[in-house]
Amino acid sequence: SDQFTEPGSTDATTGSEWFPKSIYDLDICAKRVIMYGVGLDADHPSFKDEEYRKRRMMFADVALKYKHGEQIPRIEYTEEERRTWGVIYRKLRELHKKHACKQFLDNFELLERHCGYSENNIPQLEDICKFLKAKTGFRVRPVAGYLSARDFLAGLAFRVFFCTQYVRHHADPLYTPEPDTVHELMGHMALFADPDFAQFSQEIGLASLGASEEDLKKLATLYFFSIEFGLSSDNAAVSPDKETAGQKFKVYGAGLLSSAGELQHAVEGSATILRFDPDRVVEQECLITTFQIAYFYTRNFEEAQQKLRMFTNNMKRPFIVRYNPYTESVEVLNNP
Ligand code: HBI
Ligand code: FE
Repeated sequence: SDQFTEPGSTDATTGSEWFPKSIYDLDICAKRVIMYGVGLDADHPSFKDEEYRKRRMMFADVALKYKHGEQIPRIEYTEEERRTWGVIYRKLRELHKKHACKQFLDNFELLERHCGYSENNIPQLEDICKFLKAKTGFRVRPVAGYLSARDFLAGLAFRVFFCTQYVRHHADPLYTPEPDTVHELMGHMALFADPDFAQFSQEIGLASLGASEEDLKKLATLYFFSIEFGLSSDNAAVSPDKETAGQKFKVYGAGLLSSAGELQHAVEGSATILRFDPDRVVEQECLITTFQIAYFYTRNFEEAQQKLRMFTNNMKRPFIVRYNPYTESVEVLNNP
């Protein structure tokens, strides 16, 4: 059956390139890591320190051996890694309390209570995975590094987040040129416990399956300016905090909530902040090693969802995909 076509072949039903149809197919996506992801800073110490590279090989090994359904191996983090985590944790938690949206803060507290989050401990993916599964059905699975936007977004279609497990190089705790576990755990995890946010994320993923190159790039950009750099205007100006009362925006994007520098730039400075209108957002360039030129806001996740839907409804695919939560697979139907 074409449910089981292999990557590299053209799918009989869809006429497009292979894409995952079952949550088990994500084992294939997870293996296609792009080392030194495009646009990253190859002069960074993390690419040159021999010992660090060796440690990274160990993490890559864990991620590449992992198969859907297995327990995620627990990592014994080094003293140095825990020090890096602690520095960022203290700094970011203060800023979160001022600038993060309520859903993020409430769920972050649950992570502290149930998943071993603290400034002295790097949480384990297996514990977070169990927690998210119970909250929204989201899961995490380890990944060795940067994936193509297509492979990365495909995970979201199955409520799976590809999650790095290694820690950035200690030379510069507050900066990393590539995603690391500090970014994932401090920035992303809390909101995957929110039902509206989880639904929004999955819908970007579903729209990406078998999408044209052009549409895929647009979806990656929408992901970037919402899930990574999004702001919300709900509850913002009514903040009880003296210092932030009157500020117009709360933050939900993980790229901001995991970066002290850019978070302050975005909401305490005079950054350009525009309404999240997908037709406008897709025109914006995604910057990797510098601050963004503009940020985008919606009132809340429901509004982001509505706008995303209106946009993806106009994308053309010769087939329809429908997620079946019982089988954790997508059904592909010809679109007559
Ligand atoms: N891969 N592992 C990993 N983590 C990311 O955050 C990530 C990625 N690949 C692509 C990507 N992000 C961006 O292109 C998003 O805009 C989709
Ligand atoms: Fe991210």
